[in-house]
Amino acid sequence: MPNVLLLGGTTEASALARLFAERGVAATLSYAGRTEKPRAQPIPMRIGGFGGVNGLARYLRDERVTHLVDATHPFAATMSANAVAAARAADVPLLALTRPAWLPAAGDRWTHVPDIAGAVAALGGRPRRILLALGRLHVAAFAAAPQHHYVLRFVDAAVAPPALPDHHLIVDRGPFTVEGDRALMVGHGIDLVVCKNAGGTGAAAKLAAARALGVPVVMIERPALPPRAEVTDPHAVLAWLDHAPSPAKRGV
Ligand code: 3Y8
Ligand code: NAP
Repeated sequence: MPNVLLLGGTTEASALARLFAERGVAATLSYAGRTEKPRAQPIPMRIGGFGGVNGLARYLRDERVTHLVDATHPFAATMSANAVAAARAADVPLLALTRPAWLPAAGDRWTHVPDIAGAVAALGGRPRRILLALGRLHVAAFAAAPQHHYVLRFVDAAVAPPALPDHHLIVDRGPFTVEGDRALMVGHGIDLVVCKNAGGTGAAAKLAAARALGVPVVMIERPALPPRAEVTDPHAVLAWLDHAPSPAKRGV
């Protein structure tokens, strides 16, 4: 019988957790503990880091995990790299559940940048009104461009005011809607959106709203990840569980 560790924090991870619950698959969903009240799940949860690669490998062995599914966000590069290394060390099969990167459609005005620093550099000198849809973890970098008005969106209220002299903070969690994001952009007179190429549906609303309003987007491309088996459909994970050789099956 599989005993799955599911590294979560995305819409797809939550969809897979629901599938596991429906099919009676023994699985635990893991959160980093980034947010105050993470979404409740229909399967057992664990919250907090593992303590690097060794900590995760130890967890896999101690909890007798038979399959590791990495359904973390494409920008959770450290977690994903640790998962590849720990799965190898503990001889546990690993599968990533990810989502294709967004591609620009007709009418999109995207500027692709490689990382956060590239996004700051792409803002230009003229003061703008920017929807900074990056969450809380990367706001500090934009203090290098204080001339802009920033509309920030965090999952939780900020513990300290963001280090941006001219900002408006919205506390809200996705998934978001096109109507909601369009109203937000019109209401705040947004003339530029900065976001990560998260892919998926939960964060895509702002792109459709920007397209409809003719607002340009600075798109931060994904960090490189080590090679690993990947699927984009939660149902493909169920098929994999039936076929991937777990340690127990290998008679170890
Ligand atoms: C803690 C779990 C689900 C998962 C929902 C998805 C969609 C809604 C949209 C904007 C973009 C952003 C941010 C975002 C979205 C989903 C998904 C997604 C983007 C929760 C969650 C956790 C986190 C962590 C949080 C980060 C932040 C990123 C906000 C739960 C709600 C910007 C990424 O305040 C902070 O410290 C927030 C940190 C990492 C990125 C960052 O660098 O700041 N997500 N988001 C997970 C954990 O503890 O392990 O609390 O319920 C999950 C979701 N957020 O089950 O429905 O699938 O992507 N999350 C981005 O995509 O650019 C918001 O504002 O338009
Ligand atoms: P990260 O930088 O790749 O990971 C940093 C450390 O956080 C990891 O080394 C690990 O600590 C811990 N960690 C990360 N994800 C974890 C998980 N699911 N369960 C247990 N520990 C975890 O990760 P991040 O970018 O901060 O993302 C953290 C969480 O937010 C992830 O669950 C991710 O899916 C979710 N999320 C992130 C984004 C984003 O934009 N980055 C967007 C939406 C959701 P140890 O080394 O101690 O094990």
